[in-house]
Amino acid sequence: MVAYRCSRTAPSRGTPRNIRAGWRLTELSETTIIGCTFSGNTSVLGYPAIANHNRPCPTVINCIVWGNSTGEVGPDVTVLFSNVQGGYPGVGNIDADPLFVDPDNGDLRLQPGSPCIDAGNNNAVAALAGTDLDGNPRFGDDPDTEATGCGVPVVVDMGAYEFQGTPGTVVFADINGDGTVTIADLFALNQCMGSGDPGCCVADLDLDGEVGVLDAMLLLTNLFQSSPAPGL
Ligand SMILES: [Ca+2]
Ligand SMILES: [Ca+2]
Ligand SMILES: [Ca+2]
Repeated sequence: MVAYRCSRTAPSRGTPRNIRAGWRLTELSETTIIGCTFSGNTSVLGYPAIANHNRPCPTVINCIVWGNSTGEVGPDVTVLFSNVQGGYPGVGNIDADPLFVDPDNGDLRLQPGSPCIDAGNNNAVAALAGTDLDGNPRFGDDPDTEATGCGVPVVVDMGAYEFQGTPGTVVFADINGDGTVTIADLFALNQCMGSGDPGCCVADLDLDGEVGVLDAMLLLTNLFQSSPAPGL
């Protein structure tokens, strides 16, 4: 299962009725949670917002998990390019106030200056394309924010809402950012094989933490693509 651009927040934060855990992974064999925001959740059983109950390898990427009263992310979850309160191990993760617009009233959009802006990983969403939870373009560049995530030429934000700056287009596997997937991208990917250069994250298409043959195969299946996937 892939959960994309979702927002999980309790409807009445801080009240005794607010008992729902954010997401308890119990029944699905493999789960990927992409571009979601979890905030204001509580569990009477004490589960964190994202709890893994014996699932093989749930992955959380480009997400914000912040301000949940019974914890944020439990053990045995792979977390990448996400903002988790209290921190969580994983490439691209941060622990910094996401600067939600009005979390007490359920507005989990990002204020200017949020550390989540331009801090996600494009490869997690480029093949999904589409829009953010507001129906706005998923890829926007905030000219006032130095991109700290992974991607060219615009970098996706963490969370369900994209801070709307200058809209851009991202084509999956277009590693050099010229708008089309060509042999030049395959050459760039090949140069990244075995490299520890952080800039090579754009070539890790399958998000397994390294640039290898599987990434090259993914690129080849997208050869000559020049437009993003249609919106979801
Ligand atoms: Ca962005
Ligand atoms: Ca290209
Ligand atoms: Ca890879």
